[in-house]
Amino acid sequence: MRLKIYIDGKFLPKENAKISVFDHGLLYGDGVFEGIRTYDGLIFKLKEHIDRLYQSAHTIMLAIPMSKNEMIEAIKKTLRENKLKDAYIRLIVTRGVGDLGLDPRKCPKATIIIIADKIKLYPSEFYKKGMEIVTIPTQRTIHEAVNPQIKSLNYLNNILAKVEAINAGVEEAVMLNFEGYVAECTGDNIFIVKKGALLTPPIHIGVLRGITRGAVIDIAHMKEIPVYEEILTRYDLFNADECFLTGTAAEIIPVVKIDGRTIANGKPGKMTLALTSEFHKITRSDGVRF
Ligand code: PXG
Repeated sequence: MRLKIYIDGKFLPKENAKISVFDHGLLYGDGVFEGIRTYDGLIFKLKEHIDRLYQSAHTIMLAIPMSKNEMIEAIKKTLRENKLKDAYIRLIVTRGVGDLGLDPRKCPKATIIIIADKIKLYPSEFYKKGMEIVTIPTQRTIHEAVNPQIKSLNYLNNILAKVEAINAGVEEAVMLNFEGYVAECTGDNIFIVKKGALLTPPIHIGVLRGITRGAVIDIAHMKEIPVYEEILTRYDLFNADECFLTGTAAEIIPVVKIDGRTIANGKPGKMTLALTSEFHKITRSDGVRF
């Protein structure tokens, strides 16, 4: 079936879904986005994603010309138009069409794009056997630059990190912050397990407050697993009992090797697998119907 893309209230076939070369989303990466998943007809954590989108937009002083409820309706309509039940939704709001200059005041109206497509996942091998990752030289941006909470269209820093991972022969990279503490991966948060507790870097170290990260922390609380948001170094990663990444696209993915060091016995850990099976249950029972 041909995909229909939502652009500013209209549905366009994929081939005709185009925006202006004067859109500041293209010219400057001036805009914000969200990646959302649906599972068997349920949109997972929709409110959280919408709230984060509007907070990203508010921070860069981009007025979204649509209420949150109207945005939710537009997303549901896009899913129905495309007859998708298990989908990946990419929600994009750009500064809109302006001129060849940075000045956002030259862009009178934001562009709203909603793409709902099938999801492209990591190879299933990674989920079964775990993946290998590396730390790389590109640092996570500091709060005073592009704050890591802003899911902006300017992902070049993360793309550099991804390129460095690919150059090292792996699929994902861990970025450290400016002090050398573990931050997060290019599109995923990172967790380790140590002595029965779950550890993940605190938000203030400079990581996106991932929605999957939050869901995993909620599951751990439910299962009475202690969770600590703690500063971690590469040493902590190397000597973890388990390690995994979380993100909307990846869900929960086990990590078994970091910078050449095998994590524990080199197999996905028990707690990782237990959290994953609970996560799968929640994604298929908790959500907004469309
Ligand atoms: N860190 C960063 C830097 C991210 O971009 C996450 C962590 C995980 O957050 P969530 O809220 O998804 O648990 C992200 C999320 C994509 C894509 O298509 C990227 C993300 C999410 C979905 C799709 O590249 N980034």
